Amino acid sequence: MPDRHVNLNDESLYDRTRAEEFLWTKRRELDLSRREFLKLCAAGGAVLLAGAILPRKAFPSIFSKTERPIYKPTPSNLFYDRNGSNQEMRWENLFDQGYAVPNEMFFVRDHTVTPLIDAGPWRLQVQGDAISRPLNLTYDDVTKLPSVEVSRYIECAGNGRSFFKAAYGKEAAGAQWLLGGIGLARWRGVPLFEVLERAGVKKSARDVMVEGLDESGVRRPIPISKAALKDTILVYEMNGKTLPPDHGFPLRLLVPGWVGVANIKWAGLIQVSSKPIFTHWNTDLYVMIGPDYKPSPPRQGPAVTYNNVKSALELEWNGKIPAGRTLARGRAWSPFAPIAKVEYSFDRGKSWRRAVMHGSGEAGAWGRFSFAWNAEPGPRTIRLRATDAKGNSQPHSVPWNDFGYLYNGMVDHPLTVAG
Ligand SMILES: Nc1nc2c(c(=O)[nH]1)N[C@H]1C(S)=C(S)[C@@H](COP(=O)(O)O)O[C@H]1N2
Ligand SMILES: [Mo]
Repeated sequence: MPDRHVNLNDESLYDRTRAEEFLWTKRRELDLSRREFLKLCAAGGAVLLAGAILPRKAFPSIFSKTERPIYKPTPSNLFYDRNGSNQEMRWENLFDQGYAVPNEMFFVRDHTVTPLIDAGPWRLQVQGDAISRPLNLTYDDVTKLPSVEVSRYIECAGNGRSFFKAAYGKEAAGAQWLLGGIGLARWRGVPLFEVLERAGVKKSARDVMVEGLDESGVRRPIPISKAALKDTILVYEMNGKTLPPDHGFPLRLLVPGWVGVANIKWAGLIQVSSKPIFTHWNTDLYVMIGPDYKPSPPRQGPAVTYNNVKSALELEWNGKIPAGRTLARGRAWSPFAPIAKVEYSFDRGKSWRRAVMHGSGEAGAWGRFSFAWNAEPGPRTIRLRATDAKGNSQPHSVPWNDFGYLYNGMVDHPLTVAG
């Protein structure tokens, strides 16, 4: 399938100036086409009801008027700013929070900028050769369908990317996340399969691709086997509130356990195909490129699908803590199984102890753990190693890949104990 979109801002070659220049021209075009679109509607042209493919540009989405790519406040006590459109959650703030990450603290990763979309004229279209009834659903239509609520995390494929530098002496391309490119929320939405069934999905269906209405039109095919699972849902509520603009209002896809990019925000179009779908989002980007990986045309390397097992402490990175008896807390997660154990080490892996688990989570949702220790003054490191119930564990090293995806090696969390 031909790729009709400009590859504006892949994770590898983030060039801010170029991206911004492009955005500004694009925004002017968008404003224009929006006016044209409204004129058309006023003239009685029932464009949306015709069921034809609408060019994304014609959607009446209004883009944030501010200079900031992200709509919500992103204060530096809550986020590390990684190039404006990537805001990393600061783990220390989870220490006194509950199971889910509050919406205000949830990391944001936009390939371009957050669009502000009006749910009134917005439509969800379902098309493709593997359905028998194309759909054109309103926001009301979608929110009236049977819904479920699940607690699941979304984790960027590049979470932990910065650790490639320590391991290989050079940076992998993309935002240099520590471990805060992840967040867990309670998501309410309609199982994707409910929508596909109403569209008369055929047995021949193989790939399902949801496309975002943002300028880069992020889209990522998933196999029907994943699309049909009951927790693969089209989300309209996050932690009991209307899905915020930065997280995909009016509708986003949740693909539990799969890399962040599969969780398409600002969903507008769903294509259901009986043939494999290829776009640069699964041939050139979000593929593993490096000496240990083989290209498989048209892909430049194996596609990234699931994330892997990881863990993090609810402590400031390079932070200071007072000396004495202290409680450390953290969370560990795996897309494959509940967490079986978390171990910690103060001597870079020579000796290990086991943390206390407070619920092990389930596949795609984290478990919490804690341990008490005697903090003696001086520089310290804490190393974690999480293992899930299927025996997946954090490795010592991770093979290099150019985009720095899926780093889940054990890391030494640095901190200073005050004297
Ligand atoms: N339409 C669209 N969907 C998108 C993106 C985007 O830029 N546009 N970013 C993806 C990436 S790379 C990640 S990691 C997650 C981040 O979700 P969040 O911003 O809600 O935390 O959204 C994914 N969905
Ligand atoms: Mo991501």
